[in-house]
Amino acid sequence: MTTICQSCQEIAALHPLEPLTKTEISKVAEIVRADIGGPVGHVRFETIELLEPEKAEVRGFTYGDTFERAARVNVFLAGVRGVIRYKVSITEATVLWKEDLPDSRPMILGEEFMEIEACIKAHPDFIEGCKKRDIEDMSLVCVDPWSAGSFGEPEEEGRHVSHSFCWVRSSPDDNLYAHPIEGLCAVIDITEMKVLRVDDYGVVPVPKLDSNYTAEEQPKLRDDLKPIDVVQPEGVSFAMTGRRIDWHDWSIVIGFNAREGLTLHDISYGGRPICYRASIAEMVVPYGSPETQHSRKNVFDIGEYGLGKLANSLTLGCDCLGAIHYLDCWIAGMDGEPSLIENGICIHEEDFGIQWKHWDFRTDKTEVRRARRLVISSISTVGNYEYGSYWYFYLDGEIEFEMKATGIINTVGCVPGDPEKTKYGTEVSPGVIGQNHQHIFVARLDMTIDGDINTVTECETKADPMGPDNPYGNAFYMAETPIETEGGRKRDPYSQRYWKFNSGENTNIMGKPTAYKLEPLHACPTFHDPEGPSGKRMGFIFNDLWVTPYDAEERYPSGEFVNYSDGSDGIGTWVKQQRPVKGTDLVGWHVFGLHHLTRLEDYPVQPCVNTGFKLMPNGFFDRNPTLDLKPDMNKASCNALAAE
Ligand SMILES: [Cu+2]
Repeated sequence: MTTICQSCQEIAALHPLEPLTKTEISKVAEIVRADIGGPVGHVRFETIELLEPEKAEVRGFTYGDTFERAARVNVFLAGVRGVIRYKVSITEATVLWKEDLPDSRPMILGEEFMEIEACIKAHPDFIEGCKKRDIEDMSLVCVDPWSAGSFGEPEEEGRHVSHSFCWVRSSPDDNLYAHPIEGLCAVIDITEMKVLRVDDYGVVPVPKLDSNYTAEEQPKLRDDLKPIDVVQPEGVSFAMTGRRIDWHDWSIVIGFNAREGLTLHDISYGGRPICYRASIAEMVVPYGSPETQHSRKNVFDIGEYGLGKLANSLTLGCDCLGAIHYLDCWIAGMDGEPSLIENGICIHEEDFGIQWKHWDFRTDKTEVRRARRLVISSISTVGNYEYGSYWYFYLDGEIEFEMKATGIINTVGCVPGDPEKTKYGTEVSPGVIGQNHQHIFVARLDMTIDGDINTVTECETKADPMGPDNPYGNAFYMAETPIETEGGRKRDPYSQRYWKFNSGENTNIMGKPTAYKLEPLHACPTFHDPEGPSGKRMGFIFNDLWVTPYDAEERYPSGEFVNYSDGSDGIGTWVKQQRPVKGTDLVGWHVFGLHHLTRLEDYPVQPCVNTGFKLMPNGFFDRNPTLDLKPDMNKASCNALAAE
């Protein structure tokens, strides 16, 4: 099987919600550069992305129509703090709107990572700190830039700051994270690319034991696993029209941007709308150690770095197995030039066990159907960690999102066995700690169950008191309450609480609103204080579901600009307006995540751990929608060990 590099033959967008093309990104950069002027390299691009058209325009669109294209752009100027936001018409080659935000800070860009590292490694105080730890060869030292949060340090006020953590390799290909250089933290002003100070909290011996995960470094590789091939002899069951995929009864437009990565649009089943736009709009990783510089660790990997910017080019037969269709992704580099992530999005089908089965024991007749799912995925590497985003669509109308977290845990050094240090983490190897932390994600779900007008209801199971109406104490029932006003709700596992997105326009065979339900199975209680400097900036994590009325400018739950934010922008502020959400075009924000108390098995590279959520049809269909599946018998299946 061969893959086709679609970038070689760039095609104009066929649907108004498709991401910007290579040519469009170049054009946008040109318009903004011309507007600002100045020497080459003066304008630096944080992001260039599609300015999504109004919903009405998308609804009125049919394939073959021409449409306006426009972009949102965030730029900053070399040596100048602040961000300038733009909206640009690509069709008209004009600036539609711009806003100067001197107090906002851009994301930390990939192009800046190595510059920050080089700047810190050249600083005499940092070199001195390394010497104190018996590190002489600075070429083996690695420095990861971490967003600094907002901690009111006078020296950092008003700047664009990164702090840092460092490690040292024992040889050029060694796993650096096995050797944390503990207690040494440089704080850098990114705008000036100048080290502000080097904090040295005291020498902890650098752990010497190598812990490598590459195949070459393993003493022996096992050979007892026979190949598994996924074969679709008649080809795949999906078809692409530009970036729209049609599979089974599903139709989905696949988007992508530098910040959120994968986005899905106009999701429908059998022509019935379910979700206008779905994405993972933010994520934050709060750490739990109060010690030294570790107390600042609270990174927003989407808002401060961008999962799209850090997306991988995926490899056939390794990242993706079977009959794979890839989509290329274009994003803007810091210089505004289009940058290609070849094979950034993977699409394939998977067998998923049985869909349903019944044996009528009286007639001895059995009916069984196979399930399968469509998988749309991408993987991003944020420093030491990998995040795999997997959207699944099932034959019976279910939608599932799964985040797979893998890669290398953030490691910290300690004197082996130090009880003070190991209180806030697990010593995963002598002198190496994986600190307690969480990975909290927010799915922005612009639901459109059979139309834009929806209502969210909270569904709880309650028990009747034992008494004349419940003589045996067995009675329980579901109570459903509409959410009238925007705000946040928490899960309650003891009442089996879940939420339902109900249509305002359509009813099912029983006369009830057609609906999808969201169960908060991976909601993740947090342990940060909401009044702490990190807690204030991630206010969204203190509820498991937020409901707001649709507003195209309310995109990210911690605000547009998260780096160095103080928490005043975002969902906690929006909901103070107390806008009504019952029977309106609304957005659900589901907060879920991983509570990560690191294990020895997470080291030196972590097997995938998973979190996510499901959206299940709940009265959306009048009955099981998969009765029309054929009772096929898979002809490639065989009896294992038949010859023995
Ligand atoms: Cu983790």
